[in-house]
Amino acid sequence: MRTTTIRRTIGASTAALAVTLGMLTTPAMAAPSVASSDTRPAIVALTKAQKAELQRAVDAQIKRAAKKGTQTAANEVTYYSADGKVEAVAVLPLPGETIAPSYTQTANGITSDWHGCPTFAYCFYENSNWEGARWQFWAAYEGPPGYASNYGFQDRTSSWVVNTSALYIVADDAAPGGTGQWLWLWTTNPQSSASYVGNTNNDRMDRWWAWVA
Ligand SMILES: [Ca+2]
Repeated sequence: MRTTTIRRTIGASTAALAVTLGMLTTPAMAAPSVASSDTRPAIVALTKAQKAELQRAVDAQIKRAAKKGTQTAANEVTYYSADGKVEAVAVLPLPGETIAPSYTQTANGITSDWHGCPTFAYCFYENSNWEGARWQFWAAYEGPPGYASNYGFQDRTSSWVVNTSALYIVADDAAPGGTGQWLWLWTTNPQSSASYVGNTNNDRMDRWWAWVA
């Protein structure tokens, strides 16, 4: 019976400790999650399992990106520049959907978009035909390029949209083998799009420049 006594003693101590810790660490009221505050009908209509699936996709996007992302909607992760401006937004498709919804935030009152890519933005898409996750950018990268790994989409781009008349984009791939060499993939005109980057270029883009036309 000695063993039982010890177990009982340990059990009692653990329970007491848990209560103490609970009193110390449990906040009076938990803040609602970003996802549960997203009241768009398409989000509210998701099943519990679909909501969990979507949150896993958001968490994976945040984990993949080298830069710190902030979940700003049930299916969006925003990346802010040092001065607090929106630098990029990853918009994920909802479970059961192939195309990611429109961006929740509209800039300057403009609501129109092109394949979900907001006016004045340019976008890279996970899949061909502008399907799958969409990574939205607004800024020029004329000196240092943008790196897809910072935003969690290295070697994923399959289609794109440049929904601005102001920017040209050049896409590059890091040569395999860590040689430090870069391979040109494609150059886009302003206000243009591609439903597929082609078999040779698919899932290869690592960095890009965007310069003012
Ligand atoms: Ca892809």
